[in-house]
Amino acid sequence: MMTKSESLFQEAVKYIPGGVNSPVRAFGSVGLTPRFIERARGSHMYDVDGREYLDFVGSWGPMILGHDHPAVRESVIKACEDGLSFGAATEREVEMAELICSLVPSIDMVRMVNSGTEAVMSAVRAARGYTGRDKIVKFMGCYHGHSDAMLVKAGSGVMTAGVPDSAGVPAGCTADTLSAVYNDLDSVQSLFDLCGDQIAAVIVEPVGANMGVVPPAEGFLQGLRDICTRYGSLLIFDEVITGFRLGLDGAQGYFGVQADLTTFGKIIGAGMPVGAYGGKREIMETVAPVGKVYQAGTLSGNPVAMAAGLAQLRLLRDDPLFYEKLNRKGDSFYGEIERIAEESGKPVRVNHVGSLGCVFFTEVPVVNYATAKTADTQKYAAYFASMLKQGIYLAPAQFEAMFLSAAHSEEELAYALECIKKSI
Ligand code: KE4
Repeated sequence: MMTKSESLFQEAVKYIPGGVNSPVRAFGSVGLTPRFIERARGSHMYDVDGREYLDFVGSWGPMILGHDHPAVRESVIKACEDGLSFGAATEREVEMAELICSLVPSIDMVRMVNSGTEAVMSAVRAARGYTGRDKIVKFMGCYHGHSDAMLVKAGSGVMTAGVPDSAGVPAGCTADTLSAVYNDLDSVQSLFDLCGDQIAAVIVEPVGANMGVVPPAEGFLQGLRDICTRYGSLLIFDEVITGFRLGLDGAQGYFGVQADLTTFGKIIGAGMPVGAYGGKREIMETVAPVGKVYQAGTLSGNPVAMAAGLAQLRLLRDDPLFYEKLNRKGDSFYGEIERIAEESGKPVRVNHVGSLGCVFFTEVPVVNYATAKTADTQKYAAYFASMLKQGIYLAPAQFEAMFLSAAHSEEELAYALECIKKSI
């Protein structure tokens, strides 16, 4: 007898490529049928077969307060009663822009878009428009969404798919994208030695979270800041994951390094489709309709999405202990996993920053793309399957992150640790 997820997946693959609307959801690298989720609340998700899961994906980051937070839900319902979209300016967009600018010191102005991909694509265009230069430096293993120029040695699903560069991307689109090694400032300097006066920007995930989780080495981010300043290039922090995850001023506040442009997604939409990019006034004023960098979007700043994001961001802003508690929860949880791994004697490495973490099946310390790639994806698949059987829902791929939320209780985390003990 097929489960409902199995029969739905059988249908889905007829009409949707791979049966999913985003590749990593297909469970391809763990070799299982994806679970079709019916609803979620707090730290739990429930699939169409009535199975309950303790969720460590949190929709890939947005659910920092847990799923279906009442204040977020109420704000969405109320916004819906006034209409879903007007294609016109609204008050909530002003409130959202003011809020982000008030919380992130490096941001004077911000533009809302509809995804992290769109935020990065637009920020890169603004950097090129502002500097008059074409080249962009990114890091192998960092994923910045699927715009053509960024699909070079990307992370996330591209890594799992074993396709370092995507099909369908003309060579011309990536000719100006240079790849450096994460945590290796010499690899960046050598690119600047070659063509520093042509480099518009360096874009980086201030915490690598798409090759699994890879923290920035001491001095790495500051080193990027110094190189960009020296050559008149812009430093773009892709904070689609770290933004409002590590703190109200994201990785910039957490590590004390300011970017020239910052991209956001996920948490600022609380689960609704929202992205944003922002930075210094003189850069953002190159963007249409003020400047000549064109960027637009039918649903950008959508009132319902803004209502969801505003509700979540205000809750994060108004709890002075929120991040201290969440980051401490992460230190304790991932620290326990590290202890379990060490006691097991198995070749397992654990990286984490705050509530973001990753269990790598390798004995090699994971500090960049090459060392992340030493992880045994088959062992991860077996670990994933064992955890799923015990009702723990992890990222269905080795090169992703675990996300803790305020909704994960101590008891739930203790149970997850017991499951990990049996599964690694
Ligand atoms: P979206 O276009 O998926 O909203 O954002 C792209 C993006 C940009 N920058 C960073 C640092 C990101 O992590 C992402 C997207 N993250 C993945 C998770 N690895 C989304 C999950 C998926 O692709 O389904």
